[in-house]
Amino acid sequence: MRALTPLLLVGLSAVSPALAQSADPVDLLAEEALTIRAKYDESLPDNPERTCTEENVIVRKEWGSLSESERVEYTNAVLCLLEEPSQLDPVEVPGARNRYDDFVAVHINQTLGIHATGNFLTWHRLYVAAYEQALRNLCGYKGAQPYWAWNKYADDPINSPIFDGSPYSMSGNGAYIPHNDTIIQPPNITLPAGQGGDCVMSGPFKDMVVNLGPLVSPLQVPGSEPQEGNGLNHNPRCLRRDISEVAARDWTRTEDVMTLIQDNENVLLFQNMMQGDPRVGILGVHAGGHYTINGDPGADFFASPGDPAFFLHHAMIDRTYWIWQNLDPAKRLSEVMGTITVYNEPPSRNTTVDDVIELNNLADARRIGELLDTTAGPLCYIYK
Ligand SMILES: *[C@@H]1O[C@H](CO)[C@@H](O)[C@H](O)[C@H]1NC(C)=O
Ligand SMILES: *[C@@H]1O[C@H](CO)[C@@H](O)[C@H](O)[C@H]1NC(C)=O
Ligand SMILES: *[C@@H]1O[C@H](CO)[C@@H](O)[C@H](O)[C@H]1NC(C)=O
Ligand SMILES: *[C@@H]1O[C@H](CO)[C@@H](O)[C@H](O)[C@H]1NC(C)=O
Ligand SMILES: [Cu+2]
Repeated sequence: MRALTPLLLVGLSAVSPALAQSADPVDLLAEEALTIRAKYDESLPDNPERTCTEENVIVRKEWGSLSESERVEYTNAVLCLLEEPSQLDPVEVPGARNRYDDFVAVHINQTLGIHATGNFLTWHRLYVAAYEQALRNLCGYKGAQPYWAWNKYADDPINSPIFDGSPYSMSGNGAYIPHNDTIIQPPNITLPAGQGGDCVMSGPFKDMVVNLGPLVSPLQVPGSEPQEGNGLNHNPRCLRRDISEVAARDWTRTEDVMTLIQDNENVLLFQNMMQGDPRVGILGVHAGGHYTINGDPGADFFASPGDPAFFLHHAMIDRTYWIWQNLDPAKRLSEVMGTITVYNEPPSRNTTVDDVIELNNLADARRIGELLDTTAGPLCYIYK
């Protein structure tokens, strides 16, 4: 592990002034996690087999810290993926029109086995890494998957660099259409109807065609009716958003992220608080971020990756997990808890490190144990 340590330390001194300036508590915690991790790595024997080095490690950064040209390189790569041919079986997934849709299809297909389960964190970790690799390998993207630090914009997501609708954003809110409040049932939480609801009108994804789903669309506007069947049939429509300031403010503030990282001693408590528990009225940062995007397919439990902002959201989910892990690497780089059914209903066995995560042909199948460390095994990235 020594190979990576100099990089972590060099990176630290390089980012420290900016962090000190912003004094974002989550950023400071990420810095502390890197320091702890570097010390931990120093204590390990050299591993000559290690393939993740300072030369090839991918450094994921916050959207707002990227230059305008870096943001355009990213959104251009996503637009490219939307033009690449589907590689899934057209009989199984008749609605897929491109490689981007393949990612949506694989998530739809496995939704009921990867949420509120013990594989939630590692499944989505591999999924985002596979997406990052697809952008790089199919679309010539040289950068990393950016993340959306929800807490930096929790007071005003619509004017954030992610959703302000500029050419350097992930496109903005939907156009306004009269619509009802979003009732999240369960836990019977009502999000007031926002200022959008209809098609996204500006930014890189204004002409994007969403092909799959929705299966459960809380947004009841013409054109976003849930589809019969398994969500894999062709249902071309625009990308609709209804960005929720209430979801952002109530569930994704700095205190929410800090509490999540600092108050959970084991991964079961951590993943439960992160995902919330609809049965007791808690959304958590995970659903909180999804419902900040809202709309169709953003608010669809199954088809939500059909909104490209999904991958910035889930990179932040993964970053939060990564910070939590690296604050206590000796314990948390090997801990897996939880069961294999949603909220353990019906009761099921515990998830283990030997359970395999498979993403069809998006990535090679991996044991959960291979995905617990982002700088060992098949993964090779860190967050700055
Ligand atoms: C859905 O999952 C099943 C196994 O769980 C698999 O056989 C099938 O190929 C998957 N379909 C897609 C589109 O990934
Ligand atoms: C809002 O909900 C009510 C009651 O379900 C329904 O009658 C009405 O058509 C809905 N309005 C819109 C704009 O969807
Ligand atoms: C949901 O909450 C509202 C107001 O808080 C309440 O009137 C309604 O009865 C609740 N519905 C259910 C199904 O619990
Ligand atoms: C699952 O793990 C928990 C600890 O996280 C333990 O209490 C429980 O007995 C285990 N369940 C089974 C079925 O092994
Ligand atoms: Cu998911």
